[in-house]
Amino acid sequence: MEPVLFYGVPHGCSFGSIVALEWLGQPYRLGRIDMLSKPDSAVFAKISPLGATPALLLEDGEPLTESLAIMYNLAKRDFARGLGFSQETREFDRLNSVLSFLHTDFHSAFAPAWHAFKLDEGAPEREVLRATARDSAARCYARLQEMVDGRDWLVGDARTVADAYFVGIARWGEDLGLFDLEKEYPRLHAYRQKLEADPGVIFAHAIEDGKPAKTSGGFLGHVELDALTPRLAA
Ligand SMILES: N[C@@H](CCC(=O)N[C@@H](CS)C(=O)NCC(=O)O)C(=O)O
Repeated sequence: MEPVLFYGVPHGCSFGSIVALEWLGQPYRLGRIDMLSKPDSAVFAKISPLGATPALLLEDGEPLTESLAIMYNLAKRDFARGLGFSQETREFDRLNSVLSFLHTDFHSAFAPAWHAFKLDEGAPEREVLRATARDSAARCYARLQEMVDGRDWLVGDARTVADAYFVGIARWGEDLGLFDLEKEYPRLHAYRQKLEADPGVIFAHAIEDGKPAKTSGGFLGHVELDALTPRLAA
């Protein structure tokens, strides 16, 4: 059976994995996880021991966690699609560098603000956490704006999994009310707008929002966790 990607709502970093699956164009299914009311499910605990999304259930029943591992797994399924590169190449090093930056610096920068988001409005530490996130994320937005200057894509000459991962994280600055990207980082904002117009990105938004979603890839529908029990490797 085709792979199943578990994505998290609201607005998880798993967004990028949905986009990458659409760009890959091969058959896949999705499983929806509400991250605010995590499922009490032995099946999901087996698929994602830390309860995080994304998690990809592979064809043979083995789960693969961690965005970067999932991105590389998807990219290597068809290098002709140009979503990634084989490991001996210089392009692979560049992609690895950008993805690592997006994950360890950019994604992590927002962690204090997500923590603040879950606290009560009046919690005293809220503003300190938000300011900490803003400081770190500002450095990353500035760096990303430099990276896309004069370039069509983050890595190489075509869209890659780095662009897919980027577009899922870059929205957090506005989601959390920390930045006005159009005003503060206009060139990066324009780059993001270009990605937002992509059919795979539009599809991923519709999926997250629970709206009718038109696949331009190989989406075959959602699966329920319990239906996967027979498929999990022993
Ligand atoms: N290291 C993991 C982190 C994934 C992650 O932070 N996922 C968040 C959503 S963006 C999540 O599932 N949070 C809920 C939780 O961990 O309880 C990865 O890169 O895949």
